[in-house]
Amino acid sequence: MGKMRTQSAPWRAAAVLASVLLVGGVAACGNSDTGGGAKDDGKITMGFSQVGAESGWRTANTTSIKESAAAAGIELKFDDAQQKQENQIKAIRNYIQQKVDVIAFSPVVESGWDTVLKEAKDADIPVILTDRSVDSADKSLYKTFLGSDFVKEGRLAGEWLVEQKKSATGPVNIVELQGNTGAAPANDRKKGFGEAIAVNPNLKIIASQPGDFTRAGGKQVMEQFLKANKQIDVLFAHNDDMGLGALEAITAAGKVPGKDITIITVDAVKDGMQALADGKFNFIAECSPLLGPQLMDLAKKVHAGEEVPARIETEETTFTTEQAKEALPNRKY
Ligand code: GYE
Repeated sequence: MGKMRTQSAPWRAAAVLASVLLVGGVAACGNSDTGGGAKDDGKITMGFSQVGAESGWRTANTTSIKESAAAAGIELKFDDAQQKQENQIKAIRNYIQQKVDVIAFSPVVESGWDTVLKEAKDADIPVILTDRSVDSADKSLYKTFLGSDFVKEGRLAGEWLVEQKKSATGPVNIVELQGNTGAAPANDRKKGFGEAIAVNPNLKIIASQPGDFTRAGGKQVMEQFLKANKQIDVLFAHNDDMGLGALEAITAAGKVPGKDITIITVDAVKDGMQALADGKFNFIAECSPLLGPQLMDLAKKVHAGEEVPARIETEETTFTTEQAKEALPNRKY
């Protein structure tokens, strides 16, 4: 500062002009770095590929994403892949062609994404994984993964069961309704649950099949389980919807859900929480679908070239019947 005061007026003017040019130059650089976006109207365009509309969780997740995009002033291009990986790949390729600023998606299965993710990277379009992850070895193919710890959800479900059945003297027969084959939440919830119940050899999974995260799938597979197995003590369903479908099969088979068969699920959407409050379900490990606000925040950051954490975990809890009764009046989804 001292030096500046000794400068003559023309020199000061030149210095000011130089700094204006410098700032202008930096700003121009910043503007051109829009992550592959063609338009430069300052508005962020996000291409989002959703898994489908298979469950109450998914519907709540879609609503959260659409509402948060509108609130954040982000232009959202949305595609429902109807639970098909090929549809997701097609949607992502479309977004690349349209030169969106950010691509976000919830991968229906874990494997098989490297090629299309590489295409997005080559086009300089940042990708954010939300809800479910991919098994790609090259972590530079996406910026971050925002979602739940599915292994933990399975483990919490299993630990609750271990506690409930700690004084069981004979075998406890468990059937498991898995999510869609190859999906991260199906693989991980199975793993976490299996590891947790392994401490008690009385706890045995006697049947385990995919019910695709849908009510119809849950009902149909539970009917088969009930036909094939005389004694079923516990049902672990990887989401509420399959558990709700299974209720119909259990009732039709003349059994009382929540009493004759202990039912544990994951998600804690409203209908699941109602079943838990009514004593038809016995325990739910929560999985929050409200990922929209954090996703939009991340999109703004990666678009601005800011560093973001490689993994952002959703905060969750668990519910018993008593806790469900308390939480239900304020449950938004
Ligand atoms: O648990 C299930 C949905 O990926 C976490 O997908 C999500 C799962 C959720 O269909 O209900």
